[in-house]
Amino acid sequence: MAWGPHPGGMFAWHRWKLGWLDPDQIACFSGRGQIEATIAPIGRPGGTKAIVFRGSRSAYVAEVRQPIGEDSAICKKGVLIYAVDFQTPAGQADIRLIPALGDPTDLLRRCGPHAAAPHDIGAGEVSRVSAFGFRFELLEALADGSYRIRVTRAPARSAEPAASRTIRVEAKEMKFALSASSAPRGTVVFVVRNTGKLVHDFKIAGRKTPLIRPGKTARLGVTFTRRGKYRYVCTVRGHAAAGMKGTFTVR
Ligand SMILES: [Cu+2]
Repeated sequence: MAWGPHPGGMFAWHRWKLGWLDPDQIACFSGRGQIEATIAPIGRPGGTKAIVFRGSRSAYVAEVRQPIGEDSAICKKGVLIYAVDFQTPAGQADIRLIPALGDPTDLLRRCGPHAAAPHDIGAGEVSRVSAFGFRFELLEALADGSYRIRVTRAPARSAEPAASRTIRVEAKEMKFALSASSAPRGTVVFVVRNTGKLVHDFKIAGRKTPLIRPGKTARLGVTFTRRGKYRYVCTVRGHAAAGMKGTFTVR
């Protein structure tokens, strides 16, 4: 993927490699398990700047962007989640960002490719993003612009890079249409687009999207470790009973 100009500063990974960040500003882990850290905005001096998992071919990073310092012109704050590919030929982009927004055309046009990427939460919210065989959890957005983040490596079976499958979901009154009704075990990213006139959401396996306004899209990453049939519903009152429900099979 090519990156055009964008208003934000360099990635934490590159700053670290250039020696602009001290080793103790990176919360590093490898092997299995998980790490939890409070990550400060990269645009402000001091503090821990990124969680980094180092694999043999790739690294996986979470860092925080706020509209301060070099990032003062960014269009959207939040947590960037990305992979760094060590084998990318020189001159090509080695960063793969996990976008937070499903349909960012307008933001992209105004603000460049960073704009769609930051994952964010409001007060009291928690967000979970499954990517690259990891679970990235945004546990808390702090008043000073930092985020408390937990990163968990999935069990060895889904070692890097985890295969993920995208299922497109169309939500409208009063039914869902899925691009596929089954998937193998592993991570499934449901890209849910509301083509109706009312607000809808999509819930499966205990996880759900936020409420999606008409014309908007939300992504929901779910890691299925067991085969079986999983019921999905719209949780807006009355919608499931009116037909917004179905069964998704993990094989
Ligand atoms: Cu609905």
